Amino acid sequence: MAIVGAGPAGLVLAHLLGRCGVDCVVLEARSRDHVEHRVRAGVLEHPTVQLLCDTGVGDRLRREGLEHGGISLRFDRADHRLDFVALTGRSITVYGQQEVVKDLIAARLAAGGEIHFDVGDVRLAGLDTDRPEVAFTGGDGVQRVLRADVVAGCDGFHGVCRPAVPAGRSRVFERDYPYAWLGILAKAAPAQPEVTYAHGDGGFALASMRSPEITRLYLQVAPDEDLAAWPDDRIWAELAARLATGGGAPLNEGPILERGVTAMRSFVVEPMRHGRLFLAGDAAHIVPPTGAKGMNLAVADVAVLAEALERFFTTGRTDRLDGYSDRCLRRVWRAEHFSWWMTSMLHLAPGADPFERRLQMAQLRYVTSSPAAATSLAENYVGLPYGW
Ligand code: RFL
Ligand code: PHB
Repeated sequence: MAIVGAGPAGLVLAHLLGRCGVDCVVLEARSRDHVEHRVRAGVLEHPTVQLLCDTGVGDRLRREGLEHGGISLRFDRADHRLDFVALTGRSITVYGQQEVVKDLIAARLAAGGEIHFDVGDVRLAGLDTDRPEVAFTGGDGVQRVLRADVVAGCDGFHGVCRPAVPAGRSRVFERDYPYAWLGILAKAAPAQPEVTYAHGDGGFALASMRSPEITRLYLQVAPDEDLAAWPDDRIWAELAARLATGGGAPLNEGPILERGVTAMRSFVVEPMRHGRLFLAGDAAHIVPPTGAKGMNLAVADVAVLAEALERFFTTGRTDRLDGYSDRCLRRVWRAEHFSWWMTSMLHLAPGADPFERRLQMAQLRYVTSSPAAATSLAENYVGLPYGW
């Protein structure tokens, strides 16, 4: 089994396959240090936490992860809490993606697994055959060829696996949004106890955290926003304005440790398979980050793929592999809808007219006051079961 990419998708797949004795090699373009320190997602849905804990990589997650029983939607200068535990019996856990990645790499290497970091020039061949090949240049500069039974394309949105599918054999569905997120990580205690999504006339803002000492904050900005135009003072002033409530300080300020601008897009390729190549995670689909679904979808894909591969390698049966794409896409499209819906409800589209604004406010009031609507948001946010 050749796995291209050591993000959440590739590492969870290697971990699950390693546990059932399938021989796999992971190829990663970046260094171990780089992948272990790339600041990205922070919210783990319930099925992700369960999978990591049930398969022996949840010790630190259980100790250091922050279990949250809900989120807040902040509008009309007040918080409107959605109580996920009351609505669904489930919670979410705030734990950085790079911490999940660190835990998985450590577990894989301790189990004797093979991960090649710093590889270059990865090329796939023979995907239509029973013995596909993955050529690469190792970190030592030596060119090698892996002959595998199956290749997993877990190399993210900008990887080489999806483009290896011949033209005309797949179909892409996509949507761009007229805004991006400017995200910061700051050494400051979170000012609110739970993840808070704020909607207002100044635009969207999000207050999250990584620990009791570290805050993660985001601002809606223009898609082509220049980070240089955002000195620290401007970032804090804009966050304070968008997160303001009727009472209490909306923010604790502190040194900014990390900053970046993230584009927003929805993207799905169908099918998530070509011959012996199986795409998973961001290589196959992207959601805007508003629903906190990207990493969770990556884990869900490979949970389905690992089960199908185990069956294939132990019995030779291909029925589950043949059903992989359809099974994943059903849940992927649900998350695509949820992420698009949360994004549209919470952001301020440039040029939005008063009609659209009133629709957004009607929807925000509805999901925070109707138990039926709140439950729908909550069950999507905490994560639908893998068999959904
Ligand atoms: P990744 O993590 O991009 O990993 C792909 C790996 O493949 C490597 N690679 C290659 N390796 C070998 N050869 C090549 N040619 C290669 N090309 C690339 C890359 O170096 C990388 O290590 O994809 P994966 O595993 O599918 O995981 C997806 C998630 O990373 C992504 O969906 C999330 O980060 C999205 N996301 C969020 N997801 C959540 O579930 N909850 C959240 O709260 C959340 N917040 C976010 C987010 C993403 C964000 N950004 C920065 C895009 C917040 C933000 C701001
Ligand atoms: C985060 O903590 O980074 C985070 C939280 C919620 C989101 C996206 C990102 O929707």
